Amino acid sequence: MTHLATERAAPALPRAARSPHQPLAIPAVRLGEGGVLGGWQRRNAEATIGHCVAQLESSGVLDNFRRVVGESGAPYRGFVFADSDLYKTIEAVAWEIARSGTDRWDAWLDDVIGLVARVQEPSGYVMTWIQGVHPEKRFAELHWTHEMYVAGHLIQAAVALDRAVGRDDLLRIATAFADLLDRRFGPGREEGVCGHPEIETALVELYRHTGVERYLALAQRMVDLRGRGLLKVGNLGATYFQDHAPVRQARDAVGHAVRQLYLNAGVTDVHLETGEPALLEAMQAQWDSAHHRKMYLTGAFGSRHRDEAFGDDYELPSDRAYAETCATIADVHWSWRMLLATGEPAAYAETIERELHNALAAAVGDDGTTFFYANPLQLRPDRFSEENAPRERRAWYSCACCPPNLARLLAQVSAYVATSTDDELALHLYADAEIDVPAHLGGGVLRVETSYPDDGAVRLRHDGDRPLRLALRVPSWSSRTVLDGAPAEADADGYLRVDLAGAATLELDLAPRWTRAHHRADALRGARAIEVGPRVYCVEQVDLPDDVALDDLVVDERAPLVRADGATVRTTAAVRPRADALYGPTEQDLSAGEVAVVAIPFARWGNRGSSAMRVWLPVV
Ligand code: FUB
Ligand code: ZN
Repeated sequence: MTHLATERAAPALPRAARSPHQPLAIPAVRLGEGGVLGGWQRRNAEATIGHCVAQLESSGVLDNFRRVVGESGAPYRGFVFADSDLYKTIEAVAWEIARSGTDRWDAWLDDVIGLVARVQEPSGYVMTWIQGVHPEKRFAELHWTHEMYVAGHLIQAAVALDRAVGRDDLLRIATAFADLLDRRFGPGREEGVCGHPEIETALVELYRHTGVERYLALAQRMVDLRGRGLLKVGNLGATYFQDHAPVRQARDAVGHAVRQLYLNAGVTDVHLETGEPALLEAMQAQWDSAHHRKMYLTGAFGSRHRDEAFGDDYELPSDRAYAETCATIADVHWSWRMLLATGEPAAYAETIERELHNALAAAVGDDGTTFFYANPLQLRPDRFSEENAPRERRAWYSCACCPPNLARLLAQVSAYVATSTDDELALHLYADAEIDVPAHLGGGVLRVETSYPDDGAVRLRHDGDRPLRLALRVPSWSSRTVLDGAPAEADADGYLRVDLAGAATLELDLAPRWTRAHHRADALRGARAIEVGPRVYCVEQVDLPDDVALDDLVVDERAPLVRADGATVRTTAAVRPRADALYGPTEQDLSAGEVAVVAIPFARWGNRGSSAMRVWLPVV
């Protein structure tokens, strides 16, 4: 029997009516499977989620639960936080049920939720590494045990399942754990924060879903207590844990990238409910730091392998980029919350679009079952493979945080396409879709027909009793935007207003363009990237003649960029002779000739075997 989703089947549903933008439920935004986002979502449903489910068994995650209750004799496997792989996968399944109504996972859900229920102690505690391996560490080493991080993923999965189809068995488990955390760490009790943020955003969602104020108060307390030196930070240092300064004073995105970005999602969630201006002010400064000085062109974060960390401002090496998939996912969550919180959506929506079509699209292979953990913007021909930064995508990782995180994001991605305000429907992401128009805007269905970003034409149709007021995001890169054949300009907020009665066609400018980086970004100086619409391009060795090495190319930004078959772009480049000397005179020798270059979307790189790749191409 297929399931009927509830009207609240979406992540991040603010309870306070503070935001002018209201999210739409996942079932209200049906992505067309022939479109780019819809096709990816279908692959997620058909390949990625099932792959994650299988890996939970083979990687030992489920045995970790079974062994706690004597149902397995296997040793504990994986990192301390391996339980979160299960919870992220359940969350992916939940949103997938909301999207498609599938009953494919019902028996599996019965099985794994029953298992979690058996492992949960009467106190509400459930965390297999502590229960089964180090009981003496319970709440004793919060800087490293990830207990609240795991609880956060449990809570998010439980809220998703209940929002999706009104299934509350996991929610009962999650609230019992949240109640335990509240009894121990709630206001007026022991002071403690988790080394890895995540519980903050989860508790706000639990508050939103249940209406129980204690959960919001606990989230607020976790935010308030951070930066007070409560964590035993050891050699990693306080910035790694974002414990170096109180949240309201911490202006720069620093330390472990995923931790910082999850924290910021939670802080923004608290602001969305309480309205505290100081939190939003801090988040705006943080957002500028992360996005205007520390984000890779592909929408990735984390310049350093060491500590999986943000670098300094403009420290953006392509080849040694860490750029963890989870960091970009965390940023989608945060940027979406900033979109809701500020009511000024353009920059946030454009960032989410960049992240989806670049860093995240590249993080999963065409097969839907292989993944990158690190997402560098350059692969040297002789680059060694590292555990978390292999040359080619892997089916799984010993630290498997990224693959199920991608699965849950894709299952919920339709929630990020549009919002409604009091008087208009705002389109933030362009995707082939049918969107149920909320009743207060006249109801009916908005049909969006497009193969964007393969193509810039977006055909819109709405037949109703009255015109539908649409706010259509005009991306900053679209230098010539056309509506029904006539040039069109966005309002100051970056959105073009249309009163749609019948059909209209928006055409965004997908002319290929050269992009440069800020002059302080030393690693990118003297180089250019190719972009088309929201997509970043790259060149792979596999597309060059055998006698031309990718790293010997020199481009000239006066060379035309021509869109060719499919989504490729053609240009030309000079080729440097292969000099032996590591250092030498300053003149540039380009005598080795010229070569035709084919660039492909970064999203598609690495699908034809292991081949050198680069996004930034030298001009000198
Ligand atoms: O600590 C949990 C997860 O493992 C982090 O978010 C990732 O960066 C990886 O270290
Ligand atoms: Zn990860």
